[in-house]
Amino acid sequence: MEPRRLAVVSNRLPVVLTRENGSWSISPGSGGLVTALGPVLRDRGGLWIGWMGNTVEALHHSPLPADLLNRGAAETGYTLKPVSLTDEDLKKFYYGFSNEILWPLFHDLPTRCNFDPGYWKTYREVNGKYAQAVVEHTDEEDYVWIHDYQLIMVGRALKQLGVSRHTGFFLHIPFPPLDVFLKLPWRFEILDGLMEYDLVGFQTARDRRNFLGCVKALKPGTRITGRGSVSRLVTPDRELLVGAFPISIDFMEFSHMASSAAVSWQAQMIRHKLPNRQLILGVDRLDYTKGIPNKLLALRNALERYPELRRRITLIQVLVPSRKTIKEYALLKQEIERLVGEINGEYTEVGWTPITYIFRSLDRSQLAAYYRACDMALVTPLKDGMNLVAKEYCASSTTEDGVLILSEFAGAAVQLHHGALMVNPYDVEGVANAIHEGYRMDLRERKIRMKALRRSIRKHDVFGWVNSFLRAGIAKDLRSFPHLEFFVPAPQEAS
Ligand code: GDG
Repeated sequence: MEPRRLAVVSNRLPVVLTRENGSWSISPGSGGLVTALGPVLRDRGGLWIGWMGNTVEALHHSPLPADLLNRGAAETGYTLKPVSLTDEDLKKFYYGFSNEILWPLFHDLPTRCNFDPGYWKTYREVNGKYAQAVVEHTDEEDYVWIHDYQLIMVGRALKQLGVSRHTGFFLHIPFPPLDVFLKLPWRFEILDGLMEYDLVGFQTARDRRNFLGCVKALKPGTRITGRGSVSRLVTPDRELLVGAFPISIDFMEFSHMASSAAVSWQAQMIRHKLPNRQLILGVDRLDYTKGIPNKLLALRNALERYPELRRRITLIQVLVPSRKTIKEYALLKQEIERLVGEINGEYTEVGWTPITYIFRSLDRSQLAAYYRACDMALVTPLKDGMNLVAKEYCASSTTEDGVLILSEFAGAAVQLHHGALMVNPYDVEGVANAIHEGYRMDLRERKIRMKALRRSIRKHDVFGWVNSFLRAGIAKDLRSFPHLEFFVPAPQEAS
């Protein structure tokens, strides 16, 4: 197959539409998927299908100007095709099935699940809406790459519409082991849905193994062959490939940004304002999988058990607002802020506060400045598909002397465990010890470790990730979708 265009389908389009003083504006979105796929699609004339972040009801009162998405497309070099969702869709498909069921279950946290039977119907219907958009905007020559847990049933919906497309699916979050997956009331449907794609990609070999374990147990007629990182599954009515493709970042982009004059200056300013100490950075979306309370307890433990750290370290914790309307997330925010308050209350002295807490999204150059300014990064998720923050921190450590403290339960641990200080995020004393060890680590060891980390991330960057997926899916790589010198976006229908 010689694919004509790459069509990416994800829950959200990679842009944020905001309305201020009566007029709409468009800006780049943030988050793992956007960071990874933005540079890959840029100027290749493909398309991105997704929800634009505002429901039908919201847009009814203030409609979008017809050319707004075209303006975004002209900047990014790919076409944006919106999917319309209602308030009810959003409630049951996104907040409900995706984030109260699949998200906690796939992160091994079944007790956080709300298996409300009402969510499933809407999840399938909304996946049908995305499938409909795929039918409208692509043809059989395109390669359709569907992303993440919100859209597992799109392949099945395409089949029900009688439409044939070359499809790949990539799961950005972990895939759970059999005993956890079995708890899902729709386990057969979800497994069947995944097996509808031509290629299914996971972040790590462990996720792939977990998936194959579920297939063996729940679909006993399936033959599994192949040894390397990609297996072939043969069922009585179809064949598919299943592989592990660890996602990464645009290493050179982060490295260049971090060494630019503007970011170097901002980093110096941060250091100047927090002098005579080592800075430790935490950057997390507000989410219970990111292990933020555990991290704060570990910091408290370190300050308690290692008094020499007092006045000598500051944790800069950036917390990015997320899933604002879910009650659990609001409670988590309260818990984090209570802990920050308690720890600062206990240990602050004149001229020194142990935690600098930032609750907002930063722009990319500010984020790079924090990466560059901090002597250590503390990345301690309880479970994470990959964790790009860990990789971005290393790519931005252009002086090669940063220390990465990393959770064993991040997908990134497979690749980074040689250079990072590895921790079990549930082990408060263990994380505290790692903070102390990082603080005392001499420059020589810091450099050896960080050089190895940077080498590995440079070698396995986001372009390598896409190429390995495309090679497995269609025996092609990004060169089949060459850079365009001029990109003219397709006309946008008003929606
Ligand atoms: C999911 C999986 C997997 C963060 N703060 C700001 C900001 N960010 C960007 C970071 C990074 C991204 O958001 C976060 O990516 P993570 O990988 O850490 O986490 P998730 O958002 O949960 O992503 C995860 C990922 O998908 C990719 O497959 O690694 O396991 O859960 O890129 O830079 N960006 C900006 N301002 C911020 O304040 N601009």
